[in-house]
Amino acid sequence: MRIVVTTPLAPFVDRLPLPSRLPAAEHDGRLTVRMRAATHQFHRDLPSSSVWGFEGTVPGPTIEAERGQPVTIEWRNELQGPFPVVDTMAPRPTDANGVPVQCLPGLSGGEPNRHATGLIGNTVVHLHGGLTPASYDGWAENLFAPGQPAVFHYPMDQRAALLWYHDHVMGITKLDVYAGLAGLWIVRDERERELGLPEGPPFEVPLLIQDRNFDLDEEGRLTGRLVHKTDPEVMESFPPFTVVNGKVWPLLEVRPATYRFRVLNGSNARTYRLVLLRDGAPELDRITQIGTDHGLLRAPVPVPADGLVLASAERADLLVDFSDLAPGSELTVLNTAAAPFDGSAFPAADAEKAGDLEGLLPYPQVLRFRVAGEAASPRSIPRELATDFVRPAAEALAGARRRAIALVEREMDGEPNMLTMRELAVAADADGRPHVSVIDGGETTNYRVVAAHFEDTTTFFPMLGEYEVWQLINLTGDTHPIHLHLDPFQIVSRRPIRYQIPDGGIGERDLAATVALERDPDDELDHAIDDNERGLKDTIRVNPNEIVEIAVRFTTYSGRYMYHCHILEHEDRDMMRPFVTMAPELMPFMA
Ligand SMILES: [Cu+2]
Repeated sequence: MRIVVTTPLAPFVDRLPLPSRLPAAEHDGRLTVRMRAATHQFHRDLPSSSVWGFEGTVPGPTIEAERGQPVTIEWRNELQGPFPVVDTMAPRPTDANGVPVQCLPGLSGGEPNRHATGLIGNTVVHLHGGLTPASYDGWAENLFAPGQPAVFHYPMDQRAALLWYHDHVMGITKLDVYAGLAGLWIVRDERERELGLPEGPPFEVPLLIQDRNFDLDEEGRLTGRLVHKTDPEVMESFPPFTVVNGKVWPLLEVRPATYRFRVLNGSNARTYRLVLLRDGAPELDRITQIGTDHGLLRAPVPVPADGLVLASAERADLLVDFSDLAPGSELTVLNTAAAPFDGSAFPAADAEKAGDLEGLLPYPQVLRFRVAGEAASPRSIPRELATDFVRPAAEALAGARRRAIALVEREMDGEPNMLTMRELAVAADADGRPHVSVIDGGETTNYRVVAAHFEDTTTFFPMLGEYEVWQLINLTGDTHPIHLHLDPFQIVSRRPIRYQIPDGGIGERDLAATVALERDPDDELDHAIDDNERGLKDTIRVNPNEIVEIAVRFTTYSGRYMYHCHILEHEDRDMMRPFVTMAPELMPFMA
């Protein structure tokens, strides 16, 4: 039986809002940004929502910085309760009609989480993608209560890229970001100007994509109250309404010209696979991707044939050509990724049929473009983009320190599952304790878990200036976007694995598993590296049945940083670990 839910909101009636711009250079590099409780209207037909936002807006202002020109920000916490979001876990995963409750507005019988109601606005700001000294990186436990000042210094000694700033408080990042505490941050540099890329309005347009849900009143009408809802089977929140720059399913009028879209997935958990359609048919060849998380790729690439995949916190810098289109032409962006995302393919040609209640995707709509106005002079796309990075040479990686991390989901009785990053160390001998055996051809390596929870002892001490290879081994059924703070990295390999975990193999801290570097016969994923992933990344998708190797070199700042899954419900449920970057001359003193 195919159940259809009709949309309670009209799509493509609100104009796409453009976040206000805050160029640091116009303020001598010194900015004050206030965090405030405010109201925001997510759709023409919705009442106002209470939010917490930077400068009281959703999204916050887009901060623009120039490479090499430091920015100092006083993050002024003026937040006050009550906390604007109702957090709830519905008692059942589906309603009386069999519709998954996450596809529906309202609390679906859930009780408001009283601990969330009691939040008073402790916060800490992280600049995602920032090459930032540890003191200003936004350590999740170093909080600022309302009224306590925080002055953070951002050197901006990094390449041009789309970054974003957001709250990062231990345990409640999912709620604070959902409440509205996020904004974009663009770093610009001379290389981009040499290439003549669009900068600023009207042809450069930021797109911050999120998903939100709202409460219902007694008559079943939508109120504006934000609802963060999970259910007994899905511990992440996958709200039904897609919001771009703070509006549900907005419309952007474009001229017949080439536009540059700076796209960020700022959702808590949802992965998008974006397809551009005209008259129901995909027109992905209008899109050229020129940049990723940390800025320009080496050369422009088409987006993947199924569409542009962006997991939480991933970014894409896109040129989209509307120049041949007559006024009145309409193009629609749809999302074809079911949730929770597991890497499964979905053909772009079927995008109009992507709606899928079981896949927690009741409305695939994202955004519509309507062509209007005068043509602009055509823009050619440079064939060479970045020249400042190469793939790390095999010799550089041959002697590199290797670190292995298993991504593990632990089933819990009567509470949401626990997700952890199990840091592994080579075990001299398998002395009968639970261990992880990794079989690569004829070679077997045994590992033991040396850290599992955020508060466990730090085991990663990378040395500044030296390449490291981190292996991310996914032993769960979902794709996890893994984010490292500080320097960017490059993907080295993505390979299929086949694994077995014996009954009871996932303990509180121990882990028993056998992992073979070979394809499982039932595995349908291609485990390919997309062309758009061959740039400088700070967030990488690790799909089920997969091991991903990344090469990272920390360059500039010593100190305590974090790496974590960027599904915020995972990060808040322990899928986060510290690492400490070390200055080499201190190593002799670290015996
Ligand atoms: Cu995760």
